[in-house]
Amino acid sequence: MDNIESLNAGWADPDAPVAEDYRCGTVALLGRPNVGKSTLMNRIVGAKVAIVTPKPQTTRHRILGIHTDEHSQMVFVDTPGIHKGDKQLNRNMVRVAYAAAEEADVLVIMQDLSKPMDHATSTLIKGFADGRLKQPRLHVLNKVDQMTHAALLPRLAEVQRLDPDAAAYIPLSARKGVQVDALLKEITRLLPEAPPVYAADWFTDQSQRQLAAEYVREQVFLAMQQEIPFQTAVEIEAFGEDETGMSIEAAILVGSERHKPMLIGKGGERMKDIGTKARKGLQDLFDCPVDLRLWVRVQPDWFDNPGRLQDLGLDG
Ligand SMILES: Nc1nc2c(ncn2[C@@H]2O[C@H](COP(=O)(O)OP(=O)(O)OP(=O)(O)O)[C@@H](O)[C@H]2O)c(=O)[nH]1
Ligand SMILES: [Mg+2]
Repeated sequence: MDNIESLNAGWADPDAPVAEDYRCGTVALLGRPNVGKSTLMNRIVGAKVAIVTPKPQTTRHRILGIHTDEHSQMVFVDTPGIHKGDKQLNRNMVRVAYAAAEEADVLVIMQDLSKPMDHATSTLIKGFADGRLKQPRLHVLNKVDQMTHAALLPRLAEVQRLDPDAAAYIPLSARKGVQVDALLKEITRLLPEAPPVYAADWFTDQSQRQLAAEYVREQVFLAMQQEIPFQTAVEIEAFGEDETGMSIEAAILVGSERHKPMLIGKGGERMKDIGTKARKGLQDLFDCPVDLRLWVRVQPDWFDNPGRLQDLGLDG
C-alpha cells in the first residue's frame, strides 16, 4: 500500500470544496465473535487494516477503517466480538464494543449464516432492539456464500421478528464481496449530512507500530491451538525506518511458562514460520523491506493485570 505513509496524514482540509449534501459519520460493526466484522471492514476499506483469523476473539480493540468517496465518508469502527469471559481482558473487550455502539451514527449488527441462530445471537439482537440506543440499525447476515436461498428466507424472517424496527436486513458475503454495495447504499442513506472529517487517503487510525503488532499476533493466532492464542499478546519493543526499509523488534507475551516452548517449536521452527509470514504481510502492507525480530516473553496472567492491559492499549 503506497499511501500507508499517509495513514497519519490526518484531518480533511476544512477549506476544500465539498458537495452540499455530502454525508459523513461513524458506523459501528457489532456482533458475536467470528461473524466477519473485520473481514467486512477490510473489504470496504480495500486494505487489511484489521487482522482476521478463523478463531473467535481475534479483534481486541477498536479499530477505525475509513471509506471515502465523492458522496460520503464512512468511518467504520471494528469492535471485539461480544462474548462472556472471566478475564479482565474479556470484560474490557466487551466494554469497547458497547462504547463504540453508543458513539456511532449507525449500528451494523452482524451475524454468521454458516451457524444456526443461537441464544447468544438472539439475545444480542434483542439487546440492541430494546430502544435504549436511538441510532438506526442495519442487520448484516454474513457468509451468505455458505447458505442456500431456501434456508435464508426463514432466517431473515427470524431476524425481522427479533428486531422489527431495523432500517434494513442485508444478506451478504464479506469474504467474497457479494452484496457489500447494497450495505454501503443503506449506510449512505442513514449517515448525517456533514463534511468529511478525515483526509481522503486516510485508511485507519492505527500507527505502523500497532499494525506490526497486530500482523504478528495474527500469525500467532493462526499457528497456535487451544487457549494459547487467547493468552498471547504482542508488544513492539523497537521500531525503526530508513531508506532501506523497516526494522521491527517484537516480544510475544505468553501467559504461562509452559506455552513458551510450544510457541517456539522444535528447533525454533514455529517461531521462524510465524516471523516469516508476519514479515511478508507487513512488506505487502508497507510496500518496503521489513526486518522483523521476534522473541517470547513469559508474563503470567498479563490478561488479568490492569496495568499491563493499559500498557498494551487493551484497557478498554
Ligand atoms: N465463508 C465465509 N467466511 C467468512 C466470511 N466473512 C468472514 N469469514 C471468515 O470468518 C472468520 C472470522 O472472520 P473475522 O473477520 O475475523 O470475524 P470477526 O467478527 O472480526 O471476529 P472477532 O474479531 O473475533 O470478533 C474468518 O475465517 C473469515 O475468513 C464470508 O463472507 N464467508
Ligand atoms: Mg475482528
